[in-house]
Amino acid sequence: MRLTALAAHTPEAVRAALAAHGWDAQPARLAATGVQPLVVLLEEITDPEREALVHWGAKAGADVLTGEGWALVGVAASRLAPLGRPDRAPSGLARLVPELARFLASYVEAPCVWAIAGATLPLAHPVLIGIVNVTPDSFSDGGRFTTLDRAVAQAERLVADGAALLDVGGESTRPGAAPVSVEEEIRRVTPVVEQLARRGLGPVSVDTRKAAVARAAIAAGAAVVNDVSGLAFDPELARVAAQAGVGVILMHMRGTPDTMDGLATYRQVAAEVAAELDASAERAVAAGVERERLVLDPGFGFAKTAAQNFRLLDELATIVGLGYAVAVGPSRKRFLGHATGRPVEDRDRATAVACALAWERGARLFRVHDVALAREALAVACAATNKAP
Ligand code: PMM
Repeated sequence: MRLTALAAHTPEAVRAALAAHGWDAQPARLAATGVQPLVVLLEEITDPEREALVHWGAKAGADVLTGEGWALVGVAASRLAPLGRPDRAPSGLARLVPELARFLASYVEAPCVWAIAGATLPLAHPVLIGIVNVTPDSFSDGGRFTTLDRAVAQAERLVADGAALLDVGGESTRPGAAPVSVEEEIRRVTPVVEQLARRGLGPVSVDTRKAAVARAAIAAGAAVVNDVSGLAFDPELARVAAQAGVGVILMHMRGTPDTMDGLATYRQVAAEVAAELDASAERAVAAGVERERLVLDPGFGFAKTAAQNFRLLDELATIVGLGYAVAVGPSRKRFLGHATGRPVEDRDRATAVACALAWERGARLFRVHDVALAREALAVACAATNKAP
């Protein structure tokens, strides 16, 4: 007898083992997805629901750990699947059906494109978002690209290096940064957006929390709005985005850049960030934004300590499990310096590694300053996770 412990972090090893033993491609893929172990945490559940879960778990061979108002279920995907079907789930677990069905659908088939204004970006390979900051006080590029010509030159380089989207921002979000008026932000951002779009360097995204800035940038040619407040700062932003049919990146943070550091209090960072991002996504959908236009971003460095940022990076699959495409922006951030001891101007290698780890956990879009370096790291990460055709 020979025993081989198969890699269990993706279905790929099981699929390959079945294929090697003569299974056809399609059944091997389905079976491999089905035996994959899943763990879901259920909260805000009633006592009868807990009892129904324990009862179901005993029959289904699932591990069910439970306490007052919560349960944690660990089981193979194929055994969990019936709980996501109204005709198969026990009647006492009816409330679980829609949530679980949504999660299982995205687990089986993650979003493979992102719809933005006038284009659709494929997500099978990493999408690099190049940062074009037009703030005089941005923490990492120190205001070197404040004039239009410099911003355009920077954008040209980012595109040559492989950026598929250019993110133009006119308001620094570092703690203590001087507030920028709507008029000033529009004055900084729109000429750059217009030039980039006109020169065909786009698609272009506008990094703003303000509806009026988004509206001006969209009129100038922006195809995406990137809101670091996840629609908490200006609710009108969602309606502007919905009307224009642009892509929307919703980033997680708490409070404002001035108050966020005091709000980095989590009992379970990934679960709480996921719940808060899901609420942002629902706000967008309620305002008329189509789900396929949404991308979620855990907001590295925003209202998180270094340890929380790393935990969130490791548990990124929790955010991916919400069923939307996921973007990350670790570029040059303080938590990377925490691990490497490197100053802000020497964090591009650490950024590239963080991007590769995030890809492996399901992120598909990467907002970075050094596109060439991140692209190279992501090419390796992507090749290593490439599935057989
Ligand atoms: N980080 C910054 C600004 N905008 N947008 C998204 N979606 N994700 C981020 O992580 C993010 C962002 C702050 O970094 P910068 O000042 O270097 O641009």
